[in-house]
Amino acid sequence: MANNEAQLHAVPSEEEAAGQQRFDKIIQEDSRIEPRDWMPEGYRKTLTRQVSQHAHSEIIGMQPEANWITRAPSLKRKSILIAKVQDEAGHGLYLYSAAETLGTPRDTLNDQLLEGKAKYSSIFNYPARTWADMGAIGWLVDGAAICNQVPLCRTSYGPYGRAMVRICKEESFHQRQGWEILYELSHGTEEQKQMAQDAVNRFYGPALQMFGPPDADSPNSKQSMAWNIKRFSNDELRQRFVDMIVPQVEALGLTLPDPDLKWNEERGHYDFGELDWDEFKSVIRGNGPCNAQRMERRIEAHEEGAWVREAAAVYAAKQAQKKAEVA
Ligand code: BYC
Repeated sequence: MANNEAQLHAVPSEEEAAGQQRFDKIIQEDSRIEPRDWMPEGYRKTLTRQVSQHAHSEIIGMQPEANWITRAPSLKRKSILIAKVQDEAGHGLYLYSAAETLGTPRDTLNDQLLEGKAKYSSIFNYPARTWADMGAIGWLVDGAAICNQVPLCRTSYGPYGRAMVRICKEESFHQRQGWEILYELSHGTEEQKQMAQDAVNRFYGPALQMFGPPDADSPNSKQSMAWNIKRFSNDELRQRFVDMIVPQVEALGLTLPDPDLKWNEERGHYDFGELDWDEFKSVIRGNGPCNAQRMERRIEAHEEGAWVREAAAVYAAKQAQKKAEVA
């Protein structure tokens, strides 16, 4: 019998069987799995993939907005934007820490990103062309992020869920600042209103794609929902988001670029048009407008940061040596 076939038919050890039983019970009771608990390899792998991709997205997601820090229209706007971009770095750090508790070191996760082996959210491969894009990113991108991430506060893996609580609080502030930028512009001159509308037109479709492929094409959803990692499907969350932003866009005095968008009395939801899934696939394959630029910049930043990592490692070694001497 071939080696992997033998493994496939291997009888689980007593310890494994007990671990599986305990794991199933925790999931069934809708309670939490913690790092030292036994967990199936598939659960560990799925979470490592999702949490690390989420962390990468936060870090790459700093780029489109950082691009506008030096061009923010006032000192106040500049300081708010700096704080927001800094928050995204923080989110990346909480998430890498949560991912590490699953057993893969952060350096390995980072290498996977730098070598182009790990995904990050499709949305960050679009350019931020005008100041209004800061508004559209805050309102639509952070808005979609909150919609997707609030249920993740109740995800079954403890460290991920706890990280999400703080992240969601900060994302709410981000969404408000985006809304406020768009509100100011849409109530300004005709040119400013046009700029806001143009930003919403460009970010609407990609923001809806952040929720992932349609349920029928989502290979991971079913198992992730059975494990209580995901609480709702991609389409359920996308619908929730559309229902939320339609009244908001009306309050902004702007429109959403979808001629098929209309209230469906029977469903109690808004119907909306088909998204461009070919474009989505092309972007996640690496062919979006900014994929190459985002990766180049990330690699450059990582290389430029080498001296900081070296200095931190030397400092940590010295501290450890001092402690050992005292002991
Ligand atoms: N972009 O089976 P599916 C932020 C991939 S950060 C790229 O449905 P799953 C922010 C998916 O990975 C926003 N790839 O997967 C930061 C899978 O490929 P692999 C990031 C995508 O995991 C800074 C394949 O397609 N948020 O908010 O069940 C500034 C099939 O998909 C995308 C998170 O990461 C995409 N949009 O569901 C402002 C949230 N969608 O890995 C804001 C946490 C799907 O099998 N993650 N793919 O090769 C999740 O909730 C889930 O992972 C997803 C996808 C809903 C995204």
